[in-house]
Amino acid sequence: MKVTEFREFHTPVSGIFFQAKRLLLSERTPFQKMEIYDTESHGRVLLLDGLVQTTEKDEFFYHEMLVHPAMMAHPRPHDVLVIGGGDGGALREVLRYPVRSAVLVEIDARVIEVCREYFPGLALSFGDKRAQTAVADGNRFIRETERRFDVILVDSSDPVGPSTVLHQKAFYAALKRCLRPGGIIAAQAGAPLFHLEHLRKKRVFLKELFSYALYYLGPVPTYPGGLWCYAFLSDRVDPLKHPRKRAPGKLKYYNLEIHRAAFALPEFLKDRRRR
Ligand code: AG3
Repeated sequence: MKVTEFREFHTPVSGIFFQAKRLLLSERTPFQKMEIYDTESHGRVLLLDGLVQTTEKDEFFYHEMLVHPAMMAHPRPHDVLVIGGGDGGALREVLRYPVRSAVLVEIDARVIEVCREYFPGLALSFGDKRAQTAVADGNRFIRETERRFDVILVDSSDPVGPSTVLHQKAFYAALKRCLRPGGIIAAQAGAPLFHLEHLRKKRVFLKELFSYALYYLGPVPTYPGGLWCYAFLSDRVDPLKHPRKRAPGKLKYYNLEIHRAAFALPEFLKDRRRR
């Protein structure tokens, strides 16, 4: 068996490596470089611009923790927006709830097409009647749309390449406009171990925009540092006061104990500023 090795550098001198059985796809889209490898240990692995986005083995950690804290804290999420997330994993988690509509806005049509072919376990959600897909720049979409949403999920990549704007204050200010009263945003925010300064700065502007701006954490074994940070944003909903009583069935990571625990922050990530 021919073995191909690939790696993602997390710092100039460290990172993660895989030995792949096969390179299944490698192409340059108008937005980014996309690669899919098949591995013995992690199943299929998707990389965008050399960064691991998802693996069949551990995608559930990330997708469940991006989606369920917000969905469970909202009493009745009818209309949900996913920005990015063209692999369909976040959408799949949203559709476990009795929502009316789930709109996914992905900038790169090829990510959707390719994931539908290579990651059926993630992309099965695109076939659901409640799912709508728009191939568009999320940052533009939210400025132009008249639609309003109960929950918005930001499933971006790192703050480099096409996702850069999805980490900035102007984006969150515009996103807030698209929320119904009582609405909630959850956004992936990066690696506490490597992006700590960025996380600190981001929390300052998020707190200026939202009455509740809280970070929460969960593991993602194949992401930099293994521990991942998410932001919970709302003007009305305190995530610790309002989780509903019962999570959807068949989840692999999230449950109500995890929900509570995820908002407990380690000393190095606590907000030391006074409001
Ligand atoms: N979005 C977050 C990916 C961040 C990974 N970063 C990295 N490997 N440096 C993932 C998209 C999955 N739906």
